[in-house]
Amino acid sequence: MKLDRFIPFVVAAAALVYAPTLAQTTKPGAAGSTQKPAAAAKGAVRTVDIVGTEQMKYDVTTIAAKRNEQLRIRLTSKGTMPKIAMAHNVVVLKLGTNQPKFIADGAQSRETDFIPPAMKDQVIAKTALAGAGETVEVTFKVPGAAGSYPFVCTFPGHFQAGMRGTLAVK
Ligand SMILES: [Cu+2]
Repeated sequence: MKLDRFIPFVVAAAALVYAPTLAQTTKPGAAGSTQKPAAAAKGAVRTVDIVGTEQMKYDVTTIAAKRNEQLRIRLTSKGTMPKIAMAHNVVVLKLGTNQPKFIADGAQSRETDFIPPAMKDQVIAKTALAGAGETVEVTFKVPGAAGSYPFVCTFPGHFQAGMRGTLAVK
């Protein structure tokens, strides 16, 4: 009985011990060097966490950002309703996008996460849809032009209920 549990443990431990060696042999150029994680490099990604609720609201409605910075928007949906009935995303749109049209046309298009195919060129960044308990994220480069860029939830009815915000780029 005990041995049955012990053997997988040994195999897992051996994998942990040998994994760094394997990684080095597959990257000969890195051998002997002390590389820092990419996240520590210049231009690191900044993360903004947002919660979407069953009241069809974001808990963050204004994101202040710097021009051209790398930004990760991470959205978590809270609630208990099934995803088919309640899900959220974050879709950042270009300045001047006709938001009501974008939302109305998108509502016909569940297969594209309610983003209207004919207006997809208006999208700067978008997450997937997150059902209750799920977290989705998108990493993108903030536009180089200052302005108040809208972000919206495209799930039908949510924009109208106030599920929208502003990416304020300075
Ligand atoms: Cu929503």
